[in-house]
Amino acid sequence: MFSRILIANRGEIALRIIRACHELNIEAVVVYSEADRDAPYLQLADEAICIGPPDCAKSYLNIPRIISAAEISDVEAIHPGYGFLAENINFAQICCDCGITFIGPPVEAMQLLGDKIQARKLASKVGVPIVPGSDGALDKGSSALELANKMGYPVILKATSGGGGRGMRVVHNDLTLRSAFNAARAEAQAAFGDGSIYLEKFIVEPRHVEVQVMADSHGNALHFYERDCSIQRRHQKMIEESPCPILDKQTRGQLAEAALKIIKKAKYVNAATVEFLLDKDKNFYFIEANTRIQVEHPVTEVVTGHDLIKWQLKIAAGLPMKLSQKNIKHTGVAIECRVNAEDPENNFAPSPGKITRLILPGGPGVRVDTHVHQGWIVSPTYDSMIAKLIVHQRTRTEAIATMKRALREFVIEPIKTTIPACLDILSHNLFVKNKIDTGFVERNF
Ligand code: MV4
Repeated sequence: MFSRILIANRGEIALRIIRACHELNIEAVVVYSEADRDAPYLQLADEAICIGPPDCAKSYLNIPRIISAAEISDVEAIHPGYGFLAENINFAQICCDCGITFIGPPVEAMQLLGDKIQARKLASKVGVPIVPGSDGALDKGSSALELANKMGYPVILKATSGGGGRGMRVVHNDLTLRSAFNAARAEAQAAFGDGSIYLEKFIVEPRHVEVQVMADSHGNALHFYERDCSIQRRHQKMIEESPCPILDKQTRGQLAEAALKIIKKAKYVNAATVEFLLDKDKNFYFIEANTRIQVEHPVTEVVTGHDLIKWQLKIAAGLPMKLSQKNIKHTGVAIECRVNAEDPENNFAPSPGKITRLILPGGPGVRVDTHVHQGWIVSPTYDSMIAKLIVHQRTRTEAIATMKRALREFVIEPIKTTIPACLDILSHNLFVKNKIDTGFVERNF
């Protein structure tokens, strides 16, 4: 096992990783920017190294500074958390070149799955359903037009290197296809340095379901069931739950098997999420795979009882998962609400500032993952997520009730947060009745 690692991240996930390290007797070195110098989790770390000013490009995204911190503090490995450098192939390669273990997948698997066209091809090769669409990247608008006419509208244009909805356009007719194609290409080129675009049939009002997978370096690949992440707004997830409440046992098994086929074929190691769309008739289609631990991993942790961050550390250290699929059990229902410093009454505008009053919820079935405390100043420089509230109950109805109770206990003043928005969603008749899809928030709020 490792004796000392570095955490190249901040906030709740940095704290989450410190905790996992300490349970495994691993020393945790954490890097921080000047904006985070007063963060209490730095005190919990075994060493904390300032890597620069608040601007991410000069700190949390600055590879030379992070590698220097790793060298100085003499760590064996780096955990990138999510966001920042977690899916940066260049960073993973540099870690490897410096003799530092990247706590994530091998570079080859990151490359393969990070390219969505290659990932589509791989899925198709192993017999996993993909959304009908182009075989590869489209060279020009007229090729997109031709294919769209063959398949019928609506279609969706996606960036091969895309993420977070950037370089993506839904198109309903010939008239707007060319301009959408050019806009998507320009946006993708600017955002990812790769303007290649592919096309898929647009699945109307799907549910977004993702399977949590873990693979070790000894050829064991296991799934930890699925999460339904359909409650999102502008490609930002707001509420996630496990299990997906509309899957029957057979479809759930097929989805997990499909995810494992992709992961095995990619020779994947460590934590991955395999994303699917579920249409009205409950057909599922692979869309992409994420090569990192995700924000919403706690819902899977509470329903399976497995600590996914500890598994990441063990797997990266070369230990085998001495575990069989049939021993990974799933109990009850978990829901996570993301608490963001945003004003739901003002189009979810960021609401940074000092927290002068903070009361965290607790009690049976409640978990809070956060780095904030009373007196903490929420910086406008970073992501607005300040806490994750996770509940676990025997049934979905009880989980919703516990979540509402916990959200009402939660006091964060004077900044605005997404707590009232989450309460509105949880109280909505269609959410309670399970009649939701990825357009639910935009249509109803
Ligand atoms: C789709 C889709 C419908 N059909 N692909 C969104 C993020 C990225 N991970 C994939 N996404 C989607 N892919 C096909 N073939 C619907 C989404 C989607 C979405 C699309 C447009 C506007 C809002 C959306 C919200 C969630 C999912």
